[in-house]
Amino acid sequence: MADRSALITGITGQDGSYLAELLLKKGYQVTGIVRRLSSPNLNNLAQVLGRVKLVDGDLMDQSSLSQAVKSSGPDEIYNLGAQSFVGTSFAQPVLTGEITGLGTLRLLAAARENAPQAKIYHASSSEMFGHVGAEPQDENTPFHPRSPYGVAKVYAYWACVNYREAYSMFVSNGILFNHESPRRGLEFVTRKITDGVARIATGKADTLTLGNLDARRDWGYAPDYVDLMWRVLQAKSPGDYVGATGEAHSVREFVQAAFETAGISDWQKHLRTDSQFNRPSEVFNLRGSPAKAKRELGWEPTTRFKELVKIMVEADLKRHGENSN
Ligand code: NDP
Ligand code: GDR
Repeated sequence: MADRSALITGITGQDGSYLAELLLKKGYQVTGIVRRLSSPNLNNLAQVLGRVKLVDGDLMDQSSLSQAVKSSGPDEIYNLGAQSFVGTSFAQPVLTGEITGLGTLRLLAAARENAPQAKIYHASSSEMFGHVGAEPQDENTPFHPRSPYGVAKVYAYWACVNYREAYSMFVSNGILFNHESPRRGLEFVTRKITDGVARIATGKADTLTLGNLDARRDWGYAPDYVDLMWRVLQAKSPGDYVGATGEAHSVREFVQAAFETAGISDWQKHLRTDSQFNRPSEVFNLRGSPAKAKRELGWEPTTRFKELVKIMVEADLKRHGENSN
């Protein structure tokens, strides 16, 4: 019998699946909320299916969240569910606000009613910093979001702080910078690059087409960041923590490193740009300071830029080497 139980929204995503694996290893009983789709999307959960309990629910639907909290009786709740793609948030701003912003408030309300003692982790984002004047960004840097996604995350962040202050609930924000892995969705730039490079290396494509190559991000490795999420809820008191590597690289540098890892030196001839991938308002440069997480939680990222690129390119090369499409 597990001595602790956790409820995860967004369990089918990149982070949710790594977090489920980590919590199972630690002996938790894990429940995940899964929304109804016309065809199931459980690929990321291959290693844990049968060991996690999946319940129906949607961040758009209050009663399903209440039911999921009530039936799982969680000690810890991890709110990772979101419309998480910044590009789509410009095309579907209201939906993004509903899921990513109000969805968080719905979950907080469900927890307050059904499990007020549960500790809650919320997935806040470096996109809240957006148009920054100071570098590196830390827990005291002001927010200036630059997309409907960033705006929704700022709303959710403050909803979490408000539940902490108003109802003395244990609610913490992890303000995480970009973190990537072979499980990253194919539309995000790192995975688009490593998948594209692997296609070129295996003769399935000739070009890779991107938007702004000069954007800079602080890219880390997702398994490191789910360890931080867990640590945030083991702290004595609730609080807000930045998770980052402290190092930033441009999209162009990521492209070059990915091609070189695949052994392609004349990479510039395969690269194209197209303004359709530019955003109406861009976040040009993000670099975080993980000093507070290191000091208070003993957290440090283990995987740096070059190693991350290598892990992702090798996984995509293997996949494309084995599959014909
Ligand atoms: P993913 O996009 O991989 O996963 C998002 C998850 O949310 C999926 O499980 C998805 O389910 C679920 N979801 C979407 N809409 C709903 C809904 N209406 N109701 C319930 N669940 C829903 O994101 P990541 O794993 O990369 O990120 C996890 C969280 O962390 C997100 O909140 C993201 O915004 C945030 N974040 C991510 C960072 C990163 O670099 N990865 C950095 C900072 C913050 P389905 O499979 O059905 O689509
Ligand atoms: P981001 O990630 O917006 O930082 O949000 P994404 O990988 O989509 O973009 C990073 C940067 O790359 C530039 N870029 C492109 N991006 C995409 N997707 N496709 C392209 O072709 C392309 N070309 C250049 C973008 O303009 C941008 O500057 C991610 C998500 O996981 C959020 O949920 C999370 O909160 C933040 O990271 C931290």
